[in-house]
Formats: sequence, structure tokens, C-alpha cells
Amino acid sequence: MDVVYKRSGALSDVSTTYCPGCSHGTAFKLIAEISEELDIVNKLVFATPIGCTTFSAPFHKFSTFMSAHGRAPANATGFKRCNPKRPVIVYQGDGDCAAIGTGESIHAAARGEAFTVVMANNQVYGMTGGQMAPTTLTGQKTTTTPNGRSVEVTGYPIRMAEQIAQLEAPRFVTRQSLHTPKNILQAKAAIKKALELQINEGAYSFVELLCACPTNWGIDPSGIKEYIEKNVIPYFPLGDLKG
Ligand SMILES: Cc1ncc(C[n+]2csc(CCOP(=O)(O)OP(=O)(O)O)c2C)c(N)n1
Repeated sequence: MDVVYKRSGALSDVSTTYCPGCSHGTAFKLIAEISEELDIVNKLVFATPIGCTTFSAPFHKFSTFMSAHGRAPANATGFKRCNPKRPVIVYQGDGDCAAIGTGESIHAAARGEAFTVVMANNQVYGMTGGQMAPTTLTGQKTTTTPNGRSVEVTGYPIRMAEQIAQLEAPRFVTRQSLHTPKNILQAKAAIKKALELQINEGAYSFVELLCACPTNWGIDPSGIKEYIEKNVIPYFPLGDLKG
């Protein structure tokens, strides 16, 4: 019998503790599969800051280090400069990457550090209970915008991939989504391309992933596809912005 699917050997044999419908597990699975395909399971360093990504260490077999909120691009800069042969993924939430760590994010990108940033954009501060994030959509209800985000009070949502793409150094900048099987395959191809550019050319790349957080969006996980297509993609269009 042909094997059509198997669990990646780069994942630990434990069940996820993420909420139903959360996209983080899908992203980790893709990264695990890619690391096997590129034969870097024992070399890849998975750098995480604070956020729901903080809980990821038990689920994979990569080397990892954790940073204070927003600081992973700075720590990854030091690590990668001292260990240029180790592929590094900096996996950040949107709050981490685009608010608390904006300075670290933009300057690592401007320097073209030789690592790959994956930003999981779920439009909320997930870990702490669904507060407004820099990416929260106009009108979106969160625990800190119970009547919906108002641009008069809190400004407009930040499109991080577009910010990074206008810098000189980034080699590949893209926005993908994890809400359908087709999109998941496209996201996998994008992360793999970014890692290959890092390994072969020492390039900085930025992969934004539209992720679901039904717990903090207050919807049933069965409604994720419709929610993302109706609300999220119109403001955060998919596709390559650079490279
Ligand atoms: C300097 C600092 N500010 C705030 C916090 C509290 N905090 C921990 S996780 C988190 C939200 C993380 O949200 P995000 O980065 O979007 O990731 P998610 O949990 O949604 O995946 C916040 C605000 C902190 N730990 N450190």
C-alpha cells in the first residue's frame, strides 16, 4: 500500500494543546514537513518570543530559544551571526512582530539578517485573552474594543508585509493564509522558498500567515473559512510583495 500521508518525524508524538481551529499547529506542521524535505531537522533553530507560540516547544524536535516579547529578531541576529550555518526561523505573533517588537522587526529586516520571519497574523493578542492588536480590523470586536475597533481612537490596522517589502534588504516578502487546503499548500511553498533563500543565499525573508483564532474572534471553528474570506483577506490581500 502506498503511503499518502504520514506525520512528520520532526514533530513530537504529543497532542496539541492549542484551541480548536487555531492555526499555529498547522504552521508548525508545515515547518516540520519542510525541515524534513530540506534535511535540516537537526540544524533548524526555531526562535520564539512571547505569545501563543511560546507553547510550541513540546510539539517539535528543533533546537529552540525563547525571547522576551518582541525581541526574537534581535536575539536571532546575535545567534545567526555567531552560527551562520544554522537555519533560523523567527516565529512571531502579529502583536509581537508589529507592536511590541516593531523596532526589532523593522531593523532586522532593514539589515537583511540571514533568517526567515514567519508572522502568524490572527488579528488579536491571543495568549492574553484577545485584546486589540496592531492588525485588528476596523470594527472588529475584541476584549479592549468591545464596540468594535474605531479608527478615530486607535488608528488603522498595520499591514506588516507591506512595511517590510518597501525596505531594500528583504529578498522575499509574501502574505499567505492557512484557511483552506489549497492555501495551506501555497503557504508551505512560500516558507520553503524563504528557507531555501536563507540557506543558499543568506537572505532575509518575511512570510506573513493569516491565521485563525476562533476562540478570541468569538466564532465557531467551522466558520473560519467564511470569516477569513469575508473579513480578513479584503484588508490583508494574499500574494508575493517582493521576490
Ligand atoms: C513587554 C510585554 N508586554 C506585554 C506582555 C503580555 N503579553 C504576553 S503574550 C501577549 C500577546 C501576544 O499576542 P501575539 O503576539 O499576537 O501572539 P498570539 O498569542 O496571538 O499568537 C501579551 C500582550 C508581555 N509578556 N511582555
